[in-house]
Formats: sequence, C-alpha cells, structure tokens
Amino acid sequence: MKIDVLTLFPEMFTPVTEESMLGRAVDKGILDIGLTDIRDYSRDKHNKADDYPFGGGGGMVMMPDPLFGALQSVDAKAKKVIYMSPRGKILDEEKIRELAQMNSFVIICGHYEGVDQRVLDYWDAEEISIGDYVLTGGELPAMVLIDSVARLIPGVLGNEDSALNESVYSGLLEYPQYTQPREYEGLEVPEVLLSGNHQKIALWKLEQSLRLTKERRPELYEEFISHRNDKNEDGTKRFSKAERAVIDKVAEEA
Ligand code: 4H7
Repeated sequence: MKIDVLTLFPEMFTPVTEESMLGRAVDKGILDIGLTDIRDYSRDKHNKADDYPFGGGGGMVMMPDPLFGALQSVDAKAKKVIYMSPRGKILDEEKIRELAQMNSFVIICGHYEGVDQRVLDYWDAEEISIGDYVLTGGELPAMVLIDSVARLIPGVLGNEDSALNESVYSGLLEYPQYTQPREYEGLEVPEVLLSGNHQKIALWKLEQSLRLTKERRPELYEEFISHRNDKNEDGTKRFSKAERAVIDKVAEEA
C-alpha cells in the first residue's frame, strides 16, 4: 500500500514512520509512506505557502497553488484524497477497513486555519476527523489514521492473529489482561486464567467484555444485545449454549 502525505511539517512523521511497527512494515515493503513537503511546490520567491483569509477572520489559510502542485506530483487525480479536519466524519473501524482495502491514497494535512476550499472541491477530498477536539494541525490525525489502517494490512502485525482476535467478540470492549508474576504486591491474577480450562477461560473473557461494555458503553452493549440472536453467514449459531448463558446472565444483572 502506498500512502502519500502532503504536509508543511514532514519531519513530524519520521519518529512514527521509522520506529515502531509501522517502520517494520515499511522495511518489509508492505507499506510505503511518501512524504511531500508542500512548501517545495511553492512558486513564490519566498516559498510562501499560506496567506490571509479573504473576508477576514484572522489566522492564515494554506494557498491553493502549492497544494495543487503537490497533489499533481503524487498523481492524486487517480487516487482517493483525504483531508484531516475537525469538520469531517469521525473515523471509525468501518472507514479504517475500507481504506485498508485500497492500493493507495493521499492525505492532506492542514495547518493554521486549514486549506483554501478550492483544493478540497477540485480534488474531491473526503474530510475525516479523529474526534471532537481541536489540534494545531492535521499531522497527528494523519498518523492516527495511518497506524489504524496499517495494522489491518496482512503482515504488518508481528502476531498474525492479533488483528483477527479482536473480531471474535467485536462490538464489545476488551477484557482485562494479566501477565507474570501471578502475585504482585498482594494483587492476584484471576484464578480462572491459571486453570488451564480453555472453555472456562473463554467464557470468563466474554463475561468481562460484556460487563465492561454494559457499564461504560451502554449504546455499544445495546447494539450487541439486539444482534445476539443473529446467525453466522453460513447459517450456524453465533454463540454456544454456554456463551448464551453468560450473555443472558449479564443481561439480567442490574
Ligand atoms: C484542517 C482544517 C484535525 C486542519 C482546520 C485537524 C483536529 C482534527 C485543521 C484545522 C485539526 C481532528 C483550523 C482546526 C484551526 C482548528 C482552530 C488543524 N484539529 N483547524 N482551528 N479532530 N486542526 O481530526
């Protein structure tokens, strides 16, 4: 997958794209992150890339010409163009999965008051937000988007079933995790996890996920409950008798 990032601050991306899991995916050739410095496409004698907004209002707006040049240089007419912006639709797992299927896309990172609207109109940019809060630029949102998409590309995660694992009880929050030592400062690991009884352990994890989701994210829990009788795609039952019993028990709890 090739992801082109257009930014005034390409250096912000180096720690993220060179260290960590993402860096390994780049080294393996699974992922290619192209960084384009928008300022390189300024044709102004001072490499200017922003100017005052027409109509006033304060701040600076990124000018269309450097952005058009940068977009041209990455062949953006043939690609999906994304603009990280608090005005966009909020990023969710559905959008991340959609992007993970693409061969390439382009991300525009806005700074200051954002980019001239004609850039978004001409290049048919899709605006995406990472959440309802304000940041100084689109660079951190772009890194969040890249990380979330990259981890769904086969071969990016070291542990091949890590991304799959989550889909087992998807729609629920994750159960608590424990590791060595079995006792730390008088705090014990739940007995069942040491039991070696894999069926019991799976049911405990389901119960924990259900309880946490019911408590913290009632809207996710209701969504899960409303689909508890759905069948799998092949017509088989989604849950065993034992799983059904756990789901019903948590549902009855106050
Ligand atoms: C594009 C347009 C994304 C980029 C406007 C970007 C939050 C997010 C930015 C702006 C971002 C997100 C203009 C928004 C100046 C803030 C005071 C950069 N912030 N700005 N405003 N949630 N900021 O994804």
